[in-house]
Amino acid sequence: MCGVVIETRGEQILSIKGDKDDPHSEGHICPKGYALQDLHNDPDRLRTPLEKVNGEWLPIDWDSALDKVAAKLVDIQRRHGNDSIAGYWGNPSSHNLGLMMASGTLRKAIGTRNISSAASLDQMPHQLVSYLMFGHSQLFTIPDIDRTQYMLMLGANPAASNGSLMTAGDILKRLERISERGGKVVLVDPRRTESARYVDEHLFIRPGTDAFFLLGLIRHVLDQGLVKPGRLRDLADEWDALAPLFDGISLEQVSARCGIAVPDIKRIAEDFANAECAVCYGRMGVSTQSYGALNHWLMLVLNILTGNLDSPGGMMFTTPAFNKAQSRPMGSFNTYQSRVRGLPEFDSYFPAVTLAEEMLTPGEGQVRGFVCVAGNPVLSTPNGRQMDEALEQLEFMVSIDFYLNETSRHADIILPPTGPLEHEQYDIVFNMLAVRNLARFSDPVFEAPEGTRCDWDIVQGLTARIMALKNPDAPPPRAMPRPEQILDHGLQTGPYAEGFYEYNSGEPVKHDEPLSLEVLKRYPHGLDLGPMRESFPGYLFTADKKLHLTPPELVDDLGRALAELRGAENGELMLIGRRDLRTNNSWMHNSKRLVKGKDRCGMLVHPADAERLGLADGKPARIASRAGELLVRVEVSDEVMPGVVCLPHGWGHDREGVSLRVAQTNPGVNVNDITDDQVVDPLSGNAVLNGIPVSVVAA
Ligand SMILES: Nc1nc2c(c(=O)[nH]1)N[C@H]1C(S)=C(S)[C@@H](COP(=O)(O)OP(=O)(O)OC[C@H]3O[C@@H](n4cnc5c(=O)[nH]c(N)nc54)[C@H](O)[C@@H]3O)O[C@H]1N2
Ligand SMILES: Nc1nc2c(c(=O)[nH]1)N[C@H]1C(S)=C(S)[C@@H](COP(=O)(O)OP(=O)(O)OC[C@H]3O[C@@H](n4cnc5c(=O)[nH]c(N)nc54)[C@H](O)[C@@H]3O)O[C@H]1N2
Ligand SMILES: [Mo]
Repeated sequence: MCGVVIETRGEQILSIKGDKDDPHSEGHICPKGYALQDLHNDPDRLRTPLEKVNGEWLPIDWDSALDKVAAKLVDIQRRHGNDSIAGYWGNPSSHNLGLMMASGTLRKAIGTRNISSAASLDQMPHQLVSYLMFGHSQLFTIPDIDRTQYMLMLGANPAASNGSLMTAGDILKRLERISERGGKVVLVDPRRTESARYVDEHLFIRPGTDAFFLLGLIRHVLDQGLVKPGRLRDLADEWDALAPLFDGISLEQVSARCGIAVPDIKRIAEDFANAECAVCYGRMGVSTQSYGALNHWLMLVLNILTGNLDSPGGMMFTTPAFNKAQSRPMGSFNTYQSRVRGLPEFDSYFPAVTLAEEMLTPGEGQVRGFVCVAGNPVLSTPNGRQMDEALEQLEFMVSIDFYLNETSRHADIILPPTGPLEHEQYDIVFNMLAVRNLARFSDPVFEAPEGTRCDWDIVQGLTARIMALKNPDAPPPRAMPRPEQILDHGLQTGPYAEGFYEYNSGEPVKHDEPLSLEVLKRYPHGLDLGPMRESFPGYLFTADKKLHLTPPELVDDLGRALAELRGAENGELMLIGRRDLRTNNSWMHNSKRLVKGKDRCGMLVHPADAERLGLADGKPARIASRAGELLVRVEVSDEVMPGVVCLPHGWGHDREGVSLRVAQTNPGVNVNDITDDQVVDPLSGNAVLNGIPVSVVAA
């Protein structure tokens, strides 16, 4: 989403720079932007399909590869039913226009219930809350950081992540501007992260206890009579039912749980409620824990009670130029359950933690074939060793991926798409998640080399073949429009169809013509369509068009938290994760530029714990959970709080059969070999990747 200028000569990249003329990112770029050239030039990046024949990878032509994949999938489904094929859509699917637009039809053609995506390792609890409260699973609340005067940030590290569900060019400058205009930013995280340098105050919190902290804040806001919902009062239902839910919560109990002192809880609650405008925002750290969904509801309750939802400087919604999703109600929850563990469906997806067990558990409906699209579940889902085992014993697997990595090595056929500089791009998802309304179209930098195919063509080719096999008598389907045509149609029928205001130079300039792809292309540096706007009641998609304050599922789950609040303490060591500016989940470690320098896989441990456990800086230790154990290098640091250890994810490239020459020289360890597929947010089924009980001994 940051504008980049790529200078080329022929097939060569001469330089990559931040685009100073991009009205949003204003020249900002992160190391991954520069590393696009390594990705483009990487000799390990696959360009032709591969087939595993007697354990050996051989090139195969596109048509034979696609024919074989379709035939295999359909054959398995004929013998074992539709659900015997599983699919997984990884994170880059949301970053890729062609994949975004082609995926739905492939899913429909396969017709299985066993579909998962990276969302349930990430923000699914956020979406579930949107579904339960606004009646729409694709409505994301985005903090209006350019106008807020008080930001309470839980479990997010924008200095590493660049801002998540808060897409912004140069997020750190925007954070600093809050203090510059007299506002305040408070960060709550079990680690004093890189982001702590950019905020006014950092507080440690015990992993997995944010729900209690939020309950404390809400309790104090209610006690002090600081409730001022403003126009939300008329938009929401059940006001009278809300406050009593928080009866009988003592701040002392809350504080004992979360480790934040009572006076701090009171002060933050008062400052938040009294600020001219304020926003409580939480990300991975609060989403991927056992109270993931509850946290997102409680954060919204705090925002709502203080009048900070759908209001400038609070939590808001975007009005994306391509806005297919947000024009009608959307979503479903728990209308059916997974076969083995009975976890709920959300939006017709099962949580990713169901994948391995559905493959490994025999019986009617067992998964025997797998389609993996732009994902690396061996490194990204909990219990990676089990995932290895599950994939290895399948009857058939295909990966749509340009690397032979920890996951695709299990495939029978790999279908590699063109790289990011070889196809067009429009960020459908990330424009929806941005802190302003933005649109930008990028032409491919390079023409796709002869004999290569983009994701769109691969997925379309596969879909057409599956449909033809399943319905041999049906007339051949009409040719699908290209991604550009779908995009153009979406823009012309979207919220700017009657014209738009352009903010590229800061001040709004009115344009009466409808926004179309042709118009957008006149803004190669991107088009700023202005700040987020008030969107209620338009964005209330519930049957009664009300904001649902007390969804029964969340009220039930509150009971779970209240029971724990009053229960006994446990003194276990808790594992949390971290990201690094020079990583991108599991797959950019084959760039020397990004992985050079010191090893980034050390396990952070507090000096007091190190002493207690006999751990020495730089020395090896064994960390174990129910799922497995790892040998790690100890890094003693008071950056983490006592009782907490911290490891990054996305590493562990030493598995056999991987073809990533740079990554293999510095493989790191896969933290997901010790995260636990059996520990989930019981309400949503989302993975728990933070706050995992572990034991550590010197090795
Ligand atoms: N312990 C722990 N685990 C985590 C997390 C954590 O914080 N801690 N974070 C979680 C989160 S938030 C996420 S989003 C997931 C990500 O999990 P995944 O989506 O499963 O994994 P990625 O590492 O993003 O892998 C992306 C794969 O797509 C390929 N790829 C890249 N670009 C393209 C493309 O344009 N087309 C195609 N076809 N393939 C492409 C890459 O080669 C790579 O194999 O990991 C999750 N796992
Ligand atoms: N450089 C880089 N950027 C990325 C990615 C990457 O891999 N590398 N991945 C991208 C993706 S897919 C995503 S989803 C985003 C994620 O973006 P963020 O959520 O902003 O990034 P994380 O680093 O996962 O931050 C989570 C924070 O939660 C803290 N935490 C852990 N447990 C708890 C807890 O119980 N309570 C609280 N309050 N905090 C806790 C962790 O210490 C960590 O600092 O980043 C995106 N950007
Ligand atoms: Mo993510």
